[in-house]
Amino acid sequence: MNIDEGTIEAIASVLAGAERITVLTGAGLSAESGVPTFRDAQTGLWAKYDPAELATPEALARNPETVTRWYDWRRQLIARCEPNPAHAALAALQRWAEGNRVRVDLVTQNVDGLLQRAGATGVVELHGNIHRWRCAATGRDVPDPPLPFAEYPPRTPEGTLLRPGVVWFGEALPAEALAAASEAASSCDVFLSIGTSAMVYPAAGLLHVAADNGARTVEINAERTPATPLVDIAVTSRAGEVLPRIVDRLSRAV
Ligand code: BJW
Repeated sequence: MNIDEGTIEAIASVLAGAERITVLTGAGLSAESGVPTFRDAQTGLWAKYDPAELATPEALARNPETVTRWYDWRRQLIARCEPNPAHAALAALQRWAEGNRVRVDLVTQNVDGLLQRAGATGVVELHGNIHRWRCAATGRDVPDPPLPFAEYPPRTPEGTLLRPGVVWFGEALPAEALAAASEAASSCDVFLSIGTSAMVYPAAGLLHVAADNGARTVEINAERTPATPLVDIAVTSRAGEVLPRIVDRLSRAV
């Protein structure tokens, strides 16, 4: 959808008036890089699988070969993808903020590391990172997991199963990351929700925390979500089209 200059200006003006901005991102942020989102229809090799049914500890226990093949396939796909203009705009927002004594906290549900590859720093990863793998029994990280694995499921030299370093349904989020995200949500003046279906908790609850603490809220998403009726400004559009315009407007305003 073509977003008018007035909406871009309104968001830039909300950001320009903030001392602390918290950004929550989801899979839609990386969609324009070619990374499939979690809830859009899957295509190709994995079309017959439901991601929500592969992203559980029970699925690993039931079918370790399929689950680890899927994660390795995604890890290889992501390694071939590049950050897109939306990632670059958030890294630019951080640089703008540094020069203007504004604090920007970037909190992501994405496991792809693309925001960091675009130059963003201090990114809080709520759901882990697909490039890290660990022993499923001890939780110990595997240094430099080979890309791709030679066999499925991959195992440690001792024969125990490896799993991706991501957070599955029913698992606790990393305590430090969740605490940092909660603090950032409760203490910001502006909360941006970008490219997320706003359906997976506790991440989806951060917007409510921000709003309850008086923050202005903005959503940028390709479609309406459960958060849309709750936010102050909702933009239904692709992040890669809107975010660069907002950050460009902001940089010219100050
Ligand atoms: C674009 C675009 C473009 C496209 N531009 N936009 C409260 C209520 C109800 C349930 C719960 C609750 N609290 C907890 C639960 C249970 C559960 C949950 O939330 N279930 C819901 C589904 C109902 N939560 C959990 O289990 C969490 N754990 C937990 O709560 O533990 C408690 C505990 C405490 C102590 C001990 C033990 C346990 C864990 C959640 C983990 C989520 N993990 C996943 C998989 C990660 C690994 C992997 O990638 O495989 O994380 S699931 C998946 O969903 C992934 C994502 O990060 C996450 C969010 O999805 P996201 O990012 O929003 O993607 P999509 O695809 O849904 O949406 C993309 C959007 O982008 C769409 O709207 C598009 O339109 C849009 N878009 N292109 C802008 N270009």
